[in-house]
Amino acid sequence: ASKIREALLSSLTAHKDEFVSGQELAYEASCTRTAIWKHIEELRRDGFTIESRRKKGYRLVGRSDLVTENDILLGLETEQLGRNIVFYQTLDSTQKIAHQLAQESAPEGTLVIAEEQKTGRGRMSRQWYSPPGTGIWMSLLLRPELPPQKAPQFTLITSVAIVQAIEEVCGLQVQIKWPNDLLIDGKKITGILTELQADSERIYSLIIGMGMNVNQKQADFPEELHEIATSLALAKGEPVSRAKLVQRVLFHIERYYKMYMDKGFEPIKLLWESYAVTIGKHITARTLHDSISGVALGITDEGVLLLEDKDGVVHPIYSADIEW
Ligand code: BT5
Repeated sequence: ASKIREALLSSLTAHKDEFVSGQELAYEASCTRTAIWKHIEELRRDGFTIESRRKKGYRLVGRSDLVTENDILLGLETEQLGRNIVFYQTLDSTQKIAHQLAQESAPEGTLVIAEEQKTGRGRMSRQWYSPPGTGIWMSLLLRPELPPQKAPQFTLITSVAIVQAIEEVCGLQVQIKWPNDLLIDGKKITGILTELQADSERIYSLIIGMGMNVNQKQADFPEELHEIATSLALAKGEPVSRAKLVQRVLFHIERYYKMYMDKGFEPIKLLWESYAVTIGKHITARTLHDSISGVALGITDEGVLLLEDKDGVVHPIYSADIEW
């Protein structure tokens, strides 16, 4: 069946912008016209725009920007990350499925990605708004042989990788706001959620959730996000290919993951600090029970933020929301 699909796609592409009759398509794909009709329907469901006219046949107009397994695999330059892709049209949360797959011994590099999340989540069970067709909602499974204290570093590795992917694909400059936000012009473009399955000694699975706003228009955001969120398309002024972006994000995560395992955290820390907006600024860190103000000195090798208050006392901040 996939032979027919391939033949059909190559005929339609060869006759780009022209109509081709069903009969000719059937001849070129060596199948019946009924089979052609069935495959056309299937291609349409997969996002191809195919016009049909009586007596003239079919014409391939274009293809929408999708993030199915095939879209991501074609052009993916990684060795391991994203080589096993689990795609959903819609689901509750890619994190939840990735956690399940991790327990079912899915291989390192498994990627769960969805067009839409019904209950995407952020930190501390906040909601992550994930409408269909406009963003990248995905979770990546890694299995680093490391103690659990190292897990927060992976949020920083991922941040640096995404900053570079966005710069490369869109030519846009992104800033990092500790611990897990990426901003353009002060508005949130991406949120990262790193979770783990571990005991006190070692990590079994690390699940890196990434939510990237890509092709939303201003009106696509709910009221409460208007001031705080933006999309790559809004910043760039034109649509961005989500599949391409996924490919480059995976490529750079793989690169930095290797660098980290070989050389440790230092090189990544330096890069991270060069992209971070909060370092050197006077900020307020709100934790669950507390609020501390001071100057952000930098991060430790563990990815912990160091904040110096007005009395010169340096506070390690493990998790918080930052304001300045
Ligand atoms: C985060 O949490 O920023 C982590 C978001 C991770 C989402 C990904 S999507 C794939 C995977 N599957 C999941 O279920 N989750 C991960 P946090 O720092 O707690 O920020 C959450 C806050 O960001 C919310 O309270 C809103 O204010 C805001 N927000 C919600 N949706 C947003 C969006 N689409 N764009 C920008 N900001 C948003």
